Amino acid sequence: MKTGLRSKLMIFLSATAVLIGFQNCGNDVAFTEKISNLGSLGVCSGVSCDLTPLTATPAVVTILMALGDQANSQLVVKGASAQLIAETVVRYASPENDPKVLLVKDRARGTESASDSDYAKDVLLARYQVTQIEEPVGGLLDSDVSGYDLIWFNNPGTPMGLAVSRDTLIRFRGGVIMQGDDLAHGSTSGTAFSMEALTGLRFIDNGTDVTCAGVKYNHNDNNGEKFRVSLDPTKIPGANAATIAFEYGNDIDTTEVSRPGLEVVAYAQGGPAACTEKRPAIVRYLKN
Ligand SMILES: [Ca+2]
Ligand SMILES: [Ca+2]
Ligand SMILES: [Ca+2]
Repeated sequence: MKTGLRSKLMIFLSATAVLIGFQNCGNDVAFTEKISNLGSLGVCSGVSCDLTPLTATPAVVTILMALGDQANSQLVVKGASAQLIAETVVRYASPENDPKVLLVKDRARGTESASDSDYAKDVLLARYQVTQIEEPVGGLLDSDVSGYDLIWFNNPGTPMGLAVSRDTLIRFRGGVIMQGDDLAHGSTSGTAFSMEALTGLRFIDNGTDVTCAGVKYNHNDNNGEKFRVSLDPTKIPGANAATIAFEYGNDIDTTEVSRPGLEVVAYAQGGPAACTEKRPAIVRYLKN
């Protein structure tokens, strides 16, 4: 089977599995096998049975990973973890019940984890009303985002392309979710720009290398080491043994918290298990 076809089949199976799960909350045993794409979990124990908002005011969440990262046509991030993350960050970013979501595909997104955008829309956000658009040529304008409660900006594997879009997201009054493993920095092909005012993170580097006890370990394109990502169960409701930890085989920007009030809800550790250096993987802050 061709890789592209296999990827589509895999995503379809994941979507089917998720839908089966959603339709059967409270009756998980019989469906455990069918949701194998989501890892070994009870149907309602790995995803949010409850989608009520977790915030009274809009927030900005940055996920420094492609949740649909793939190696050998398999998801790298456990499906159940990705699902829990996606639904939790929506609940954290928008105070609206059933928010109207605009998923924007960064025009500069390149080819890394190319199916990530559709995976986010069709699988991870399947329980929400989502409109997906390609970023306009000149960047997002206020008129593009008006009428929505939440903007999910997706660029799986390259830096944000246009500062115009960044500025619109800073001005936007609703919730914002930034998702992609280079979104702590802006454009390496054009004029570089800072993402700090939007993400609350100070960018250090692209995050392929982790140095531990004087040895450098490479993490990139699922050809090297894998990051070990841990969700903070005190900040992500429903995080359990099936979802709390997973691997990520691509680069995760090296950053540090710069904005007061920025919360780290997941960390990533690279290199061998003994390495203790950790970097933010998912962060959030409430808008003023
Ligand atoms: Ca990348
Ligand atoms: Ca990469
Ligand atoms: Ca990166």
